[in-house]
Amino acid sequence: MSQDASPTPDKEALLRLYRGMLLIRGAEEQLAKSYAAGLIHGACHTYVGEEAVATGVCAHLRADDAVFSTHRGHGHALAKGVPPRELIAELYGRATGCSRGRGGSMHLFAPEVGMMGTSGIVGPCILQATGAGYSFKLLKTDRVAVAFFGDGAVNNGAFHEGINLATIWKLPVIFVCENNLYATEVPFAYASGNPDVGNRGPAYGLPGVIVDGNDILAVFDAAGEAVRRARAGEGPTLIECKTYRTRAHSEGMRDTGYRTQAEVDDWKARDPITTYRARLLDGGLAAEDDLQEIEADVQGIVAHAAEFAEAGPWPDPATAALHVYSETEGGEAAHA
Ligand SMILES: Cc1ncc(C[n+]2csc(CCOP(=O)(O)OP(=O)(O)O)c2C)c(N)n1
Ligand SMILES: [Mg+2]
Repeated sequence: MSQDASPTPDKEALLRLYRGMLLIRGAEEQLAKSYAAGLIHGACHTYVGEEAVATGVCAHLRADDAVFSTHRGHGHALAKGVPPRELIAELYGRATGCSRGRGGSMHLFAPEVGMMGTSGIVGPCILQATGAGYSFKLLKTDRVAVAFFGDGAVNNGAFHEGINLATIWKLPVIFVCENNLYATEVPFAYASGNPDVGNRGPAYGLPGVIVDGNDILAVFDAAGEAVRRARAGEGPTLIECKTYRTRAHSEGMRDTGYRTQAEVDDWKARDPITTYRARLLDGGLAAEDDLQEIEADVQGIVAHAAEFAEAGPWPDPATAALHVYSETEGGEAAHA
């Protein structure tokens, strides 16, 4: 999805945000079921509970802007425009997946829409986005790069190096920290001497913003200003989104012993989708019919995407060496 930055979204834009979050939720719930049914090969970290972040940020991006993501990247991929059926097919290992079935959840690539990759390595996406921002600046474009990363990445050296470099060179980068309070089972309160990430910004010399990451409009506003700044050559912004994952760290993992059910329930009550839905209705910003139409549509898209994925062919073993190096027109690896 893509739209112009606007501090006061009109009804159409408000509904697009609702639709964007619902699509991620629907796809993730489908993937959780598929994982339990043994259809997914490799790990599957869902984004349930955090949908407002990817949706609110990517709403400001164009296809030629670049997103660098994490192990929890399905939402980023969908929000950046990867078709749901290509996401699900990728996790199913099919040739019809966005990475031709070779990558799975943590290697989602779709450069044609600016999805420059999810990665299982915690931290480097910060440096990759900085590098992309550097190239966008050298090429004298107004393109922007976004790094999504968790609280688990912010005490990694990549955070310090990337943010400092982007700041001194005024690079068009938006650093989005999804602080969901845990890195696997390690509480951020234990791992960091400072409970906030956004307030590190001024120490590095760039704006640092802290927003309620479950409030799509708060994320949308903060990201809109960050993207505007970046496109105008004013440099990077650090945005910390306080949020929470309501499913286990990864599908199939235990989800007890490190957090309480009361805490999970508390955050479920602050679900980004249900709270936004109520806000749209209570504020007279949308009608029940508008929302139900979107809900039915998204449900259909996800169901078809899952069917498409399951019906897809496995990659042909004869092509195993392809897509490793850049390829010539004849399909041969240029550096084989
Ligand atoms: C460099 C590196 N160190 C450790 C790991 C193991 N690991 C996988 S996920 C994860 C937690 C990441 O937490 P966070 O960045 O907060 O993201 P979240 O899972 O909460 O979305 C860790 C430590 C890794 N993948 N890469
Ligand atoms: Mg985390």
